Amino acid sequence: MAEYLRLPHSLALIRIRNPPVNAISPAVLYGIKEGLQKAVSDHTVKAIVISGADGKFCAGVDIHVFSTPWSSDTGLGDLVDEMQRNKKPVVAAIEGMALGGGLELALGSHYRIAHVQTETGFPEVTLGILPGARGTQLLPRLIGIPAALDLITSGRCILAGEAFKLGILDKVVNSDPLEKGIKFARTILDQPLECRRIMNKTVPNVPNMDAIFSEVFAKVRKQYPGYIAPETCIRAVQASVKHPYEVGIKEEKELAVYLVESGQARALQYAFFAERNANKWSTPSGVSWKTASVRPISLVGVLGKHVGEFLDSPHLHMVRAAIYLVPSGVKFCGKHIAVLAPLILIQVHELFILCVRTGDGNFFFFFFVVLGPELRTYTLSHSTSSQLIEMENILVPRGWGEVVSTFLTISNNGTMNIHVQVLCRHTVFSSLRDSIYVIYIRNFRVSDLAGLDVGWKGRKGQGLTGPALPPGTPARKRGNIRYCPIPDILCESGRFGQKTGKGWYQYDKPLGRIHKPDPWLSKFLSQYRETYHIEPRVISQDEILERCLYALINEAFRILGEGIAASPEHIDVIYLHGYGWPRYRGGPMFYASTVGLSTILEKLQKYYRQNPDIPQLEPSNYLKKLAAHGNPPLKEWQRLAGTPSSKL
Ligand code: 3H9
Repeated sequence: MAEYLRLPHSLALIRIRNPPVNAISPAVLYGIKEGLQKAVSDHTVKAIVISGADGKFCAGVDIHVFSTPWSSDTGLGDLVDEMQRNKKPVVAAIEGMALGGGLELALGSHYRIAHVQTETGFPEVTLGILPGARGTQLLPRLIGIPAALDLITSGRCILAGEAFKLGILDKVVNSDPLEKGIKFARTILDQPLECRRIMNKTVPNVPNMDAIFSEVFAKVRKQYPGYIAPETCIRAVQASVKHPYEVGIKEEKELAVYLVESGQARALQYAFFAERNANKWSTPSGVSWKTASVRPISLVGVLGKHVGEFLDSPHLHMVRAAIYLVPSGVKFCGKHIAVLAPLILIQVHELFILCVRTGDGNFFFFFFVVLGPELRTYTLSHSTSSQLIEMENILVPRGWGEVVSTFLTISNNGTMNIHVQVLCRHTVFSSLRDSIYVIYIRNFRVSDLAGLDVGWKGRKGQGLTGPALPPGTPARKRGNIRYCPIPDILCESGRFGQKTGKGWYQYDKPLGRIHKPDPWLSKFLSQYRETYHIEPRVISQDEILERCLYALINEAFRILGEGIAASPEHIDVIYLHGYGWPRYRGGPMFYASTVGLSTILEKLQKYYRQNPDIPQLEPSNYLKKLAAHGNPPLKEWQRLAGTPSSKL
């Protein structure tokens, strides 16, 4: 796990070896410690070089350990201090990456030499934790508070050049850093080390230190609403200013334990592995990224209501670039074109649909969304072939379209009444702004953007409304099922959404983008209640969340049970990337596992008893099967409930 090698010229080498990314497991930590002790006790060794095998220094602590008892004290911090205090110089020869605990190991070394392509950083915040092995105490001492706060709270990784400029690295090289590190180590054998121990430095003073912290607190609250890790990271960095090193590291540890044990850390780490799991997707017939092939494109068409205007817009160059990619022997599974997901974001500016026909006659529909200066591509649905398409870094099968459309239907259908009420109760909406519920509210904006008449036309086609509706059909029933006619009534009043300047919201002008709540809708709803003798009642936030979310979760279980989605992780990744589900809640399936399957089942049973005409509230068989096992861990679901015959 960490090899110890005696080198010529009074040197020793400790090489971390833990494929694929040399993450620090208990065995790796033990190996490094042992190597260090050997080097210290060998009086012929005058300097130590530490590196990683296979061109990767270290990607940090093995994330798996945060769900084990080792998580509360990995011992890495003590090792980092031991390295700093070591009487023999330690040189870190860095290649590939030095992330998280990997960077902490490097900071524990007295010198850092890295290859120019190396990435460094503290991505812990993205996993809901903090650099708790001295990172929050050492980095500010080395590069100052503003730069350290930026790196630690954003989790962004930087290339060696930038790290050198910031003062994290001592040298950046173009050739083998190990060779250079060894060469360098020979030149510093007898150099004094006191000034190389970061722990002995004081944090560089800057005027307005308090103002800097206040500003960063305000910034992260705005940028990452609901997340606890960014603020906690700031508190840990603050400790480096307030206290001497020995006290600061204690505070860092307390804050680290608080985060490691939080539900948010579990959710964010789950999301990390779920995304990688989704990448490995393959169908039972053996189709996977490895077997997917390029298809010739025979036709490209652009559909959309405002394509003309769109093509005149400043985004034209991006559109051309996107369209150009299609016919020119495009790699259909390439990242440039085939990104899937009906994005539901608030800041959508423009939208159009691109239709592509492949040589074998299949059609694919792509949804282009312009967000400020960015163009993103999503598919709304695609053909019935089992061709795979890539979504950002997730592979999704044909069934994905069904997953999406089912979820959209669910959120627009069975729980429509409750959504509309929430939409009108802006106080409730704002108090729920940071919660999962926000994804429902986004549906209203997206419906306005896409055009309410699109769904209206569809419902007319299905005979749910319009002239084909048999006379005498009750307004709020279709057969035995509750029907919400509000979207139809909106369309009958000419409210088609953004294009007409009115829909669920009112806009500054037809085709305008500035939306605000429309008092008309509140007035209309009170008339609607009067017409249909609906007794107004206060619906608690719990009921709103439970009815909406549990109906969605129920549907996700149905999809799993029917073999439409490959795994719970796939559903969660779709929600994280496609619907803006808060990452710190992991996704609907992960959320269900934290609430408890039997709780969800009981609540659904209760709401279904109260609303037997809303089929989305009827618990799915798959959920029932799993709930019968208590609350099994998500990883166990498919084994316990049996793998359904795949429809992928
Ligand atoms: C930490 O260090 C805490 C400390 O401050 C101390 C606290 C007390 N652990 O992404 P890829 C696996 S927290 C375990 O597909 P890439 C990954 O699951 C840690 N496994 O490749 C995958 O496995 P599989 C801070 C890890 O080339 C394989 O490696 N560090 C870890 O696109 C390949 O990964 C981070 O947050 C890990 N730390 O990207 C870094 N890292 O093949 C997280 C990766 O079975 N890692 N794996 O699916 C990354 O950002 C990217 O994985 C990396 C490589 C850039 C390294």
